[in-house]
Amino acid sequence: MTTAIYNVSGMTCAHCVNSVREEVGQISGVSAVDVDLETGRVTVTSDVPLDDTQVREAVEEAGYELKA
Ligand SMILES: [Cu+2]
Repeated sequence: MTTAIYNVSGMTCAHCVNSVREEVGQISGVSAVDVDLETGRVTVTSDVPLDDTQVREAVEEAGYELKA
């Protein structure tokens, strides 16, 4: 099990948090997604090593952006 932290910009409310959580949660292997709205910090727990590209695409699918 691995945990990775990403920074997402553009989230402004609980709805945004849910969108990101939902999209990132659909990545195969991901078992938990914790989103902190105030800092934009997204903590992803996965059974397999995370593919950053997949996370980036999921975040963009939700309508937000991954900060480098
Ligand atoms: Cu929102």
